[in-house]
Amino acid sequence: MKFVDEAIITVRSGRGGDGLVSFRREKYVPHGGPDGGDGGRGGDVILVADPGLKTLLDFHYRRHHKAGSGDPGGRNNRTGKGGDDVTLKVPVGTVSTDTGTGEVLADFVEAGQAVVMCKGGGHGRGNARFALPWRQVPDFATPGRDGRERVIRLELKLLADIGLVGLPNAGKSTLINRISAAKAKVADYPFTTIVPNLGVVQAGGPDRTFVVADLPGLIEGAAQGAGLGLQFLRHVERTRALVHLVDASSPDPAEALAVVERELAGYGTGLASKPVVVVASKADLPGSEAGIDALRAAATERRAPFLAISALTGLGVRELVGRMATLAAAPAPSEMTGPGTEPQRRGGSGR
Ligand SMILES: Nc1nc2c(ncn2[C@@H]2O[C@H](COP(=O)(O)OP(=O)(O)OP(=O)(O)O)[C@@H](O)[C@H]2O)c(=O)[nH]1
Ligand SMILES: [Mg+2]
Repeated sequence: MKFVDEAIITVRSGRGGDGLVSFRREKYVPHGGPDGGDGGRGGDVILVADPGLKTLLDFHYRRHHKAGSGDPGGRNNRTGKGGDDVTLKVPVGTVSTDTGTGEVLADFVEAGQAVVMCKGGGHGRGNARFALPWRQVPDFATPGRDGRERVIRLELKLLADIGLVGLPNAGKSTLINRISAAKAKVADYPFTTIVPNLGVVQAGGPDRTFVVADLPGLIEGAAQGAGLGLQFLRHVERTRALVHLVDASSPDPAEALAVVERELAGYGTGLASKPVVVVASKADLPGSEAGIDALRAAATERRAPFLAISALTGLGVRELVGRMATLAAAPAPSEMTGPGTEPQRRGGSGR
């Protein structure tokens, strides 16, 4: 399935129904009492987080969503039928922003969370409402109010605990395939991975289960948009920690490490200050010893934990998974800043 992680859609809530002007018709009574009912409320447009959904693909095919209008009020004080709400399902991890104001409207962090994007227009009031002792023949009602329209941006941020970063070809996809059931494409050319892959890793026991994201390789200039990395860097914003893979058999592993670090720092949003494990990959290859030593030294300099692994032979992988599990169990950045986790939230994300 194609991975779509951004969509822009137009949503419009329904108009409220008009209030009715009407009088009871009774024999011999020229003007019975006023009996015009209220209009029905306009329908809302609501987004709800559905755990079964993985992409925003549907929103690329349907970009306009309109809720129903309320019916006008009826005779006999009957209230018009309310307009139908439109409920749109989004994957967990979707953030919705008003493109006009930039306001974050909703941040879907848990399944079932529902947030109104556009509230339906208010209903008009029927003339029966306006009867007063000194105004027994109200010959007016109020109209329903228009719904509102919003152009909203939906962005899907993968909710992974650990992000795999590194230059293209570092062996990220090979690693995720080894430690999870992910089936990421692996090849000996750069940019094999063009969309993020998610893998669930079971490190023993349900509380030791975590999600890893394998991302497209980062290259110099990624934070400014070079390569494919930038559009996916947002996916690592919420990870608890990064595993930084460097091909130990490559010509200058320490520089490779530094290049990617600069891109993470350049992207901002705290990526560079996340806990990181420096990993020398492809440690099975002959001639990787010098690279392993250089990376170990670079990790020590940064006071970062270091491991040499081979995703091919499995060397060091079990230990790496153990470390990932421990890091994944640490509070997520979003949990530390305490975004609302209560469902039915409207308004800012709290980030
Ligand atoms: N010898 C050896 N080769 C490896 C190892 N891990 C990955 N490779 C090889 O390195 C190449 C790149 O591996 P990928 O897993 O596709 O690398 P990647 O980091 O996902 O690359 P991009 O998706 O392009 O960023 C492939 O040919 C792999 O077979 C390893 O531990 N040992
Ligand atoms: Mg890859």
